[in-house]
Amino acid sequence: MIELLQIGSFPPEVQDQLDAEFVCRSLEDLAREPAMAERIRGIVTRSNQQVPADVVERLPKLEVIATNGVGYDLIPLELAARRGIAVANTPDVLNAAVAELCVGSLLALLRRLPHADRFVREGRWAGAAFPLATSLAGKRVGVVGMGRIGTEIARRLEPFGVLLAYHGRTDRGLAWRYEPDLLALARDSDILVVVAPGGRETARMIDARVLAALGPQGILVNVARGSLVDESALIEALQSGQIGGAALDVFDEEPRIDERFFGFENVLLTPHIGSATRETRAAMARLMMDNLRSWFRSGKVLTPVPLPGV
Ligand code: 8YV
Repeated sequence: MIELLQIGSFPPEVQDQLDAEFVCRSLEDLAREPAMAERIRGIVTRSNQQVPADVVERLPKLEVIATNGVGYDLIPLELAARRGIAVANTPDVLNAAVAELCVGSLLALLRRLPHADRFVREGRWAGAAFPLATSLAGKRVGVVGMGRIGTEIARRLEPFGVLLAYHGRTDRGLAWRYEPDLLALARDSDILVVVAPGGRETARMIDARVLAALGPQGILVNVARGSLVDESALIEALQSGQIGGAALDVFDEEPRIDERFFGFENVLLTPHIGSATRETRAAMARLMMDNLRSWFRSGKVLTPVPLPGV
């Protein structure tokens, strides 16, 4: 059976599929028996796992890297391109789930749903009315990264009666207003949704200036990667009231995030669950397996990641 290097753990039902068709070796196995490097033809991983370049360099027979996720910011793409190694992700099958979490988190933050739930459970309703919260209708929403997931988010937000605009590398000729200047988008938005891919190009693009432009009533939503936001600038902006609140599903250091976030009443924290539904994860696993099967059968993956210079 074909030997794969597995980086990261998978749920049992996915691991069973992998083990039924491949021999999965861990980094520890590789360290214990370096000679196996000669036999490894593929890497299977998850989008929140680093694929170390030095490991790829030690695998002379490596042909393909298949990740369970749409993100590929932790995969050494330049090296893969140089070595002619195919890289495959799982796009599209998770768009709806991530968009649902984005809209759900935004509504939970604006209507303070976790607080309202606690208010009722703690029996405080008998003694007082829950304070008024904030409507989504009529708000100006700026989407940073109008790709597949950004588009699904915008489509789901539109029926809420919001005004949509977006920023990204290119004007995609969509019905929503394109804003080439990120600062201008932040200035003209009540809610800024971050949904661009991680990586060098987008690192810390949401910095102190962008947060200041968003302003004291402004809300930041991040369902992309922690790396897109300057986290210390964000914490400062929350501490000083320079922005109005945030709904965060991704962070710099996951899962041990900066504990200063725990003290903010105007912040909704979720543990990187954008794609975490049974249906979506099953679809992601299916596509990951199909990418591996297709590669070893035909030398082509179904959903290739565009490699630099290729
Ligand atoms: C992860 C994600 O894959 O797809 C992505 O890029 O971030 C998530 O769907 C998941 O959290 C880890 O496997």
